[in-house]
Amino acid sequence: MTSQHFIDLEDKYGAHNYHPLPVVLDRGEGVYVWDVEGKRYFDFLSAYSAVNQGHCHPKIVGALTEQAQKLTLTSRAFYNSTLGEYEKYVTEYFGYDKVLPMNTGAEGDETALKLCRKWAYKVKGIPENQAKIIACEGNFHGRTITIISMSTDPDARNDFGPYTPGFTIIPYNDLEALEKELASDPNIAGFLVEPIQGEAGVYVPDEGYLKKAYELCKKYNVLFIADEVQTGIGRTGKLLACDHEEVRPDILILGKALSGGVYPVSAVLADDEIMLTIKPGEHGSTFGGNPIAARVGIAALEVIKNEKLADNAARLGEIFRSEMKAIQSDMIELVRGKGLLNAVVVRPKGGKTAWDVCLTMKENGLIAKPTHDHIIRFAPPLVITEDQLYEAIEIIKKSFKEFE
Ligand code: IF1
Repeated sequence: MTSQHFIDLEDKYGAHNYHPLPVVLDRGEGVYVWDVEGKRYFDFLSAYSAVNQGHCHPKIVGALTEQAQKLTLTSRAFYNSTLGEYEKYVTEYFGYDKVLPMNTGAEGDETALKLCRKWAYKVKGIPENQAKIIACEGNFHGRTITIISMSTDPDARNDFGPYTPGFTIIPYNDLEALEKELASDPNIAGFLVEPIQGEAGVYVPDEGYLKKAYELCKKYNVLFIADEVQTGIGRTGKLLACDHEEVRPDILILGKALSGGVYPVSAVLADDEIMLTIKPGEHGSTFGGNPIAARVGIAALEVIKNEKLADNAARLGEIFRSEMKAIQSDMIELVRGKGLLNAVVVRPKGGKTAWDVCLTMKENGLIAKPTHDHIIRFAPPLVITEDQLYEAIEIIKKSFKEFE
């Protein structure tokens, strides 16, 4: 079967809610994926930072298959012999009293919003149904109706109304706007923020922004909620992107790499004062915290620690950005990022765009995806070695040269 066969199948039978790069992947190992014709590529998307531990990491896949043959799902109507152990592991790993397990990033964000509102009514004392949550322009937190109610991206939002009320939008990376909003309304319960905005094009805020935003939240008794679904778990060169500024979020949302891309696993972490405001029957999920997710989650986090993947991301990220900045191409407008979460802003040339660059890189053996037409995200699995990185950089250089 050729690639075209599989592309045609998806086109005919699948909803048209994506526009993928025309490559059909069949197999993956570490930093590499292979298409159905057997051609090998460097994966520089890592499933949007879910595959930080590399494709099909044997330790994580081993945990999955072992548990799959023993017990897969009990629901939370009963206890099981894996969840508690996972909860202990993950709370100690990130330093929180409690965890609430979910499956997808969007569910994690929804859970955080619900927790924040509960806390607002039960602890802060905000009058019923008056709680407000601040989010940022250019945010991406998922695809549910409530989450897209906060979105400022017309594609994500338009024609999906009516929207969920209770959100205020301020510019990202703008402390003045944040303080103005916090001071203007006693009913503000939380501030939801991505430490680096992913979908916006790997937009890194000014140094000190997170720290000062956190302090402002403390000043006004507002919860600082960090969406680290994409930035967390080693990607930016620390365990969490908030660690770069020694900020400990009141509510922490994790997803993606929490399973190494092996299984949908997300989690919300908080201390008792917040987490225990939700009582039995008030929130949950059929699959959240299931035995496979629990085993996979522990294995995925062990790999991050044992293989020192955050350190590798920090070191190789520096090399990557300096090599990108050294490329002589008038198509490269800007290089930015942290650790191995990077973006190159592309200036169109002779009708050629970031999409064309990605097609050329694909031909040359490296896959990455453009965002917003003019930005290419470069985020390889964190298991990439220095030699592999230099090999990949040569492919990127060669590809840009083809447009000279
Ligand atoms: C798609 C973007 C990345 C996220 C943050 C929550 C979620 C995401 C910070 C929701 C998800 C995704 C989803 C994916 C594309 C991708 C993406 F370009 F859309 F913005 F990574 F940059 N918080 N990000 O980045 O997690 O419910 O999907 O598990 O195809 O929509 P989810």
